[in-house]
Amino acid sequence: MAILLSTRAAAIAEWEAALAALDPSLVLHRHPFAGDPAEIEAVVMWTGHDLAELRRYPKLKLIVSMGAGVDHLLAPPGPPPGVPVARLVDTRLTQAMSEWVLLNVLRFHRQDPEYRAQQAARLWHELPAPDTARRRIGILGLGALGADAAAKLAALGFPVAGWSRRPKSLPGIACHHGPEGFAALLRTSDILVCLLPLTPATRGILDWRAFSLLPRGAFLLNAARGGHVVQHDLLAALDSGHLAGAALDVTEPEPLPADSPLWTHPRVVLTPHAASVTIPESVAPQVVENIRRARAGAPILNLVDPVAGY
Ligand code: NDP
Ligand code: OXD
Repeated sequence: MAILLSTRAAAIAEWEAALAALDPSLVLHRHPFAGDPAEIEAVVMWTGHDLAELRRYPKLKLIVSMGAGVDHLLAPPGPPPGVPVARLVDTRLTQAMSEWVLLNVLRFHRQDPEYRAQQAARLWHELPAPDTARRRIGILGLGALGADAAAKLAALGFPVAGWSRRPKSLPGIACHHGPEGFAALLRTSDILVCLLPLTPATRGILDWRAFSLLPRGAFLLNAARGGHVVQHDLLAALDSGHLAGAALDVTEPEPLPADSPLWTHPRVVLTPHAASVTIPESVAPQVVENIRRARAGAPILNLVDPVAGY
């Protein structure tokens, strides 16, 4: 029985080495696979793989996302019915995301865009001192990534609130949930951080209605998925000054087209979906363990709920 790996050519050798180092008995194949489809028992994959192709494998027992997000795996036609999907939850993935969030919260909180503009103009001018205790941070999504970023921001002294689908209690974080908690969170967010999964319920959630609920002069950080943001509405909110800035790690589509106004927008900071990159060596233990569990018919770790969409 064999495992099929499907990702960018530049990353595949690292995945092979990480999995083989943990379990040399694993038979690993690269996509596209020309052998007997009945050999494949698990597919470990990232974006760009035709999901209909997964139906070729009659003995498929497990699909593993090479990232924390699974929107690429649940989009129509979705995974073959009855095959469990696992995602990644990993300390290095979480640490890197929190670093990206802290970097960009502090960038806006400490007026870095203004100071860079002043430097370009050779202007030596002190701006009013920012007050951490009064800069309210709102985090959409209090899962593996959102909860860690929330705790780290709270430890720095920011008042932090968050929003999840189900009720939640996290020390030192004002927790909101459900559709009714959304507006309450936005109204009190000077910096809004999106760390939601992309699902039918969250696609386009950051539109003009959401932006208009934010206090004037608020900032947006999005490291979740480009599909959360209605780009036209974001540009309008930035151009009107209602939003003072945005840090975007994700866009729709990716890569961001060369003619997108986001590239040169003076209030936008871009990174190329690099906030938190999966390190195969770090996640290999959970992938190998899940392959073992799938073979044994045991419960899968970090199992995705296909109905909730994450
Ligand atoms: P989790 O599944 O651990 O957390 C998701 C959170 O979102 C949960 O708190 C969940 O609520 C909440 N949520 C989901 N749907 C809704 C909804 N309809 N209304 C309110 N809250 C909702 O995911 P992770 O924290 O691990 O990852 C989040 C996303 O970050 C990924 O899906 C991926 O898209 C993105 N990502 C981006 C990376 C990058 O480099 N840019 C890297 C890694 C991930 P509840 O707690 O009630 O379930
Ligand atoms: C992920 C990502 O979902 O890299 O892990 O976006």
